[in-house]
Amino acid sequence: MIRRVDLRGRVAAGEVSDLQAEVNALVPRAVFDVEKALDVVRPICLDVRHRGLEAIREYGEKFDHVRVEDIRVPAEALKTALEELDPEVRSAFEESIRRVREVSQDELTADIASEPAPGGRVTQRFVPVQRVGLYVPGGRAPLASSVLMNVVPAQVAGVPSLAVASPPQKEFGGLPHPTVLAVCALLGIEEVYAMGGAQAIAGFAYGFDGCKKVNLITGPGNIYVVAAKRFLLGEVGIDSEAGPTEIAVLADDTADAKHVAADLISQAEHDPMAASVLVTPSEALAVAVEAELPVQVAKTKHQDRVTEALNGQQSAVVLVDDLEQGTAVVDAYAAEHLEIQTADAEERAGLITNAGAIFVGSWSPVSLGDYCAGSNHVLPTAGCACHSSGLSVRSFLKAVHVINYSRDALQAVAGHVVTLAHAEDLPAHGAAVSVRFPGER
Ligand code: HSO
Ligand code: ZN
Repeated sequence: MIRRVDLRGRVAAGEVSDLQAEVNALVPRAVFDVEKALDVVRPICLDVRHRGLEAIREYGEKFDHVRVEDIRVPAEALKTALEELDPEVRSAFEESIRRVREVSQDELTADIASEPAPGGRVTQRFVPVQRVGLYVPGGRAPLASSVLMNVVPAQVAGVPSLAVASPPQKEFGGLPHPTVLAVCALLGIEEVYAMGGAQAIAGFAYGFDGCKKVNLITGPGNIYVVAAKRFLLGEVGIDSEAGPTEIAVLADDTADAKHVAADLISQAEHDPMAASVLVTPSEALAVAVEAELPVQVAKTKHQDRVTEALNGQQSAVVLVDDLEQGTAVVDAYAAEHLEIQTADAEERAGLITNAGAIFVGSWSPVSLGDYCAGSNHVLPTAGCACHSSGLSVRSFLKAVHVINYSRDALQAVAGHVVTLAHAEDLPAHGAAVSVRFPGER
């Protein structure tokens, strides 16, 4: 089922950009054509901009097959959802929230003060974004855990105004999924909207009757949600674009084939376009994992999409010469999730620069990070880990430089400012300094 790519003797470690191109050609991601989706999404966004709430209702009726009059979820529905949440599920969510909150709190940084010259002070202040819209997809499985992965870091960052949107579900009378509502209630979120897709993103970006425009939109979604975020960027801020989920595993012959196979299947469970990639110098492990996959797939609930994901061109067992080459390959691949299951996992993890999150050793599977590690599961996909980070407290903070120079400090550097202003033929810039020191050159 899963295809084999033999890189032994083929890829030289060291040439980073060449290697990225080569790895992307050999193990390409599934086609996720955001540009094409933009054609569908653009008119929807513009319609929401002009017609607001009524347009959101109509697109909900068209795409979610349910017309919702009260897009704003009533407080009563949130309360009921929490009351009806299975106590075991509730306590698991509570533990997950506690861990993400603790990690987020440790991430908060004090203002950073510098004095590059005597009396010349520059302080970097971290200020929360004032209003954030969080998107929670409906889709195949309602990912209620994504609610807390977005909300908790935003709350810890001190965002004063938070709204959540999630698609209306016909079977729940046009409300978002009850577990999504329950987690919102658990987190004290009162502003929840039953809206999904591009219309929800546009609703947040432009605002509509009953919902104020937001400054930033975060959270994963399908291709239309991603396209809408791309279209509306500038009108609002966004987190990174989330495509189909990915797992890469770098393993040697100390890894347990059963564990590796289970982990590859776990992320394939999300989406037929999910990518599951094993990179190993051990032919014995490759053979064992290839044998183990069909055994476990036969027992798993969502066999169809798992099989499609594992059979896809985006999934592969990649054989490499040695761990050094393997490390270069996974680093070039820049997976959303990278597991390292080698004898030297901890040191090897230190060599990686490109990954959304790194899961070290035998006891840190990706599923742990999806729910209960304390880390965030909203992570950059499609190789974006080369330039972007996963969601965290920092995603909800802006750094503002505060400049405060004394008279003497400005006077001491005035000559340089005037010189640079003239060098750029912007003499008025220089004059704004020299006017403060009449009689001096
Ligand atoms: N693995 C997904 C997140 C998730 N898994 C939510 C289960 N629920 C993307 O990182
Ligand atoms: Zn997952």
